[in-house]
Amino acid sequence: MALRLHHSPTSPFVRMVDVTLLETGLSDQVERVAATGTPLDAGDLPLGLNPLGKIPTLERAEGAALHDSRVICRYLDDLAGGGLYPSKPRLWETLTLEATGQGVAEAAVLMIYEQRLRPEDTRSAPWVEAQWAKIARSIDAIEARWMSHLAGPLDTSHIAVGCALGYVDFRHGARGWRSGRPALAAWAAKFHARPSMVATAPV
Ligand SMILES: N[C@@H](CCC(=O)N[C@@H](CS)C(=O)NCC(=O)O)C(=O)O
Repeated sequence: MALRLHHSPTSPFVRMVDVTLLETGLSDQVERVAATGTPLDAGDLPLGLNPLGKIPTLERAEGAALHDSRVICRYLDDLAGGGLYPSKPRLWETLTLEATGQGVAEAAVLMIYEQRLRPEDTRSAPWVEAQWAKIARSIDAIEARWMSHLAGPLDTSHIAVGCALGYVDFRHGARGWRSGRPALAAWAAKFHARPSMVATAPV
């Protein structure tokens, strides 16, 4: 197969790519290669293909392997003519909201790394709370400013926000992010029921 996706079923960034593959009809054209590891132990992360040693990384028959998830999603959409990137000026809003979803996922992953990878006596609770504050501010901003965008046609920002919230549920469910954010909670309930989201839910 010409496309090989270095993949882990629990990564929110891999999920953004998987949902894009399903939404654009390309899912069957990609071979998935299991890759697990952490910043402390690269395991089978694809260091030779992506110097950052992160997944998702997409190998192609020709040309450099692609990373990160934003580049891969845009490449796949281009390949499929998927229409997940609207024209300007809406594009700038789409990319900013996508970046917000990505940032939420990044902060949520960093909280897990701090809790799981550091020896207990060097863990910083204030640092974990500072990451949570980024998530809380971002989802407050989405609730206040971005619901009309999320009510519009599916684009890559919906996928980024949906997968980021799915990861917050998966790893930080006890934080109760829905409280005080009824519009985003209602949007997430609907978005998470899409077949592409159901098929890629982390377990
Ligand atoms: N900005 C990257 C983030 C990817 C990322 O952080 N992936 C994690 C898994 S969720 C990873 O590969 N971690 C290994 C490491 O940081 O060494 C993207 O959007 O693809």
